Amino acid sequence: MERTFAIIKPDAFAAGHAGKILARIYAEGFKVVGLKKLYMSKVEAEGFYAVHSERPFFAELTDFMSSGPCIVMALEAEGAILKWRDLMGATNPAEAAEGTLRKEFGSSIGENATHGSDAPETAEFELGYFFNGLELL
Ligand code: DGI
Repeated sequence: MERTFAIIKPDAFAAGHAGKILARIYAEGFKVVGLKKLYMSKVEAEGFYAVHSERPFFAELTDFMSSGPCIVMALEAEGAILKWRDLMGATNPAEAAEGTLRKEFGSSIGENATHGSDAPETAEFELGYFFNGLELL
């Protein structure tokens, strides 16, 4: 079993889509081993996305991620990292396949409803950034 880190981003949470996204997560066979609602500070968002700090959209991205509450999750499944990336769809909702979460709930490349780790090392860092071991059951 593999674990990945996922976020229901502030746009999707504010629009009331968290319940529908969670229903899809369970329907697709993920086990939710950790879940909490939090309101990221700008500094916490900058630390989380440090790998993107040189990108031109970094300020916009971290402003958005600290603009309202979100839900952070640890998801477990066989091949969880790729499975969750497949369910999310392409970064840009306009390019995401039908039936993916970003197609259904995202509105722009910046406000794209969900986040998911892109590799095992990233998942390890991201899970550890928001959860301690006792919270993952
Ligand atoms: O792993 P992803 O989330 O699919 O995509 P990524 O790692 O390339 O980028 C991380 C996040 O940064 C992405 O979910 C949304 C944001 N982002 C990426 N490209 C752009 C962007 N935001 C803006 N405003 N403009 C971009 O071109």
